[in-house]
Amino acid sequence: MQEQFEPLKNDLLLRAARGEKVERPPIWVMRQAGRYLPEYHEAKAGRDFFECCRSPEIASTLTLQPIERYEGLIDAAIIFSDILVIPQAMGMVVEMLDKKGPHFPEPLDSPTDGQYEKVMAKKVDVKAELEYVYKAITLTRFKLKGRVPLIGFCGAPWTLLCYMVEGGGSKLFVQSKKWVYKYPTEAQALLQKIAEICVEYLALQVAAGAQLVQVFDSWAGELSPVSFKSFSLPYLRHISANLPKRLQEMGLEPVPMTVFAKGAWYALDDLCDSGYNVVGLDWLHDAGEAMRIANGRVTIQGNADPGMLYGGPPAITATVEPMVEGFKKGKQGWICNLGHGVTPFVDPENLKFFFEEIHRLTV
Ligand code: 1CP
Repeated sequence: MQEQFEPLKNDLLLRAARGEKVERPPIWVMRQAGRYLPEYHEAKAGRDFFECCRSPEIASTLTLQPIERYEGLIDAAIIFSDILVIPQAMGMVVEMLDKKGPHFPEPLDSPTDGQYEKVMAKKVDVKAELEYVYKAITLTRFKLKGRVPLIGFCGAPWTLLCYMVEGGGSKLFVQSKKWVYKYPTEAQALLQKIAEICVEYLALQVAAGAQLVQVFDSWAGELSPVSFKSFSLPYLRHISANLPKRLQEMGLEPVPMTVFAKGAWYALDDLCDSGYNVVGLDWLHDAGEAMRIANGRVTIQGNADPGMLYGGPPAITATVEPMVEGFKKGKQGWICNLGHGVTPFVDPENLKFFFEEIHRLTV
């Protein structure tokens, strides 16, 4: 049963995502809750990253920080969590190392190394293993009091496979390529298993109060156009096709779905037909050209280079003016965002200026 939350006062994001006409484009940014905010470090108080994710009180506090700092300037909250909670739920150990990022002490090396078989054999109880995320979502909805909608998310199967086989972030993607080119059948079996978990996980996030969901395929750009069609797209489609069905079974209304496949500029046309309401773009796309390709099929989200935030006001203005012009050309709606997450080195005042510039240019 869904909790009773306060009615939404700002539903711009949801209307834009559903393809409705809106007064102005909604704005939020990926990684808006995070290390660039001094209040994030204060609230985290030296605690382990995943300990913060597992505490509904801390996760909801961190989720709300950008909403409070940028009150009236941003139109959505995104639950504070990480894409790597799925590999954890699948039985893998994932640590977050200070200044180094995620680390898996025992990554999947080959289909016969024992780890793979263990992961494939484990029946994952998605409700019990990730209960802390659902609790954080429900608590955050209460704390938001309807100010803005709350976004839930998960990692895409391909991106999660990369982390599970690399054991962390990567530059060369040696292991990921090995699974694609040496063990394709076993890789696809793992991708399918992850996709099924994603469906259940997102459905339970919606049951807990998530009002839109985004699937992050951060490493899509490591695939070729041909391998994208075998190792990413079918699993992204599995999620978009099955989430609405699962929600219906649970007696819940469908929610808008966003796909963000970073680096997969070659797949924009396919992504516009992949069953998602919104397609997120990284900064490699020209706004006007992307709108032409999308041609009214989906709402587009993106896509300023987060690096322009290092340049301060003049660079921000010079970036957003052509971006807004380009997105205005489209038939469909636009949700303003960066082309990837805010980095830890960004001055929060510069991000504020970015939001103000978008408001100035889109009234
Ligand atoms: O504000 C928000 O966006 C909500 C929180 C959020 C989200 C949506 C975090 C918090 N992580 C994510 C998703 C996520 N995590 C992605 C997909 C989006 C993207 O491409 O940026 C990815 C790839 C990860 C994996 C991850 N987690 C990395 C990247 C490492 C690499 O491979 O280069 C890192 C550094 C993390 C840790 C993390 N996640 C989130 C935060 C705030 C942090 C920093 C933790 C800290 O040290 O305090």
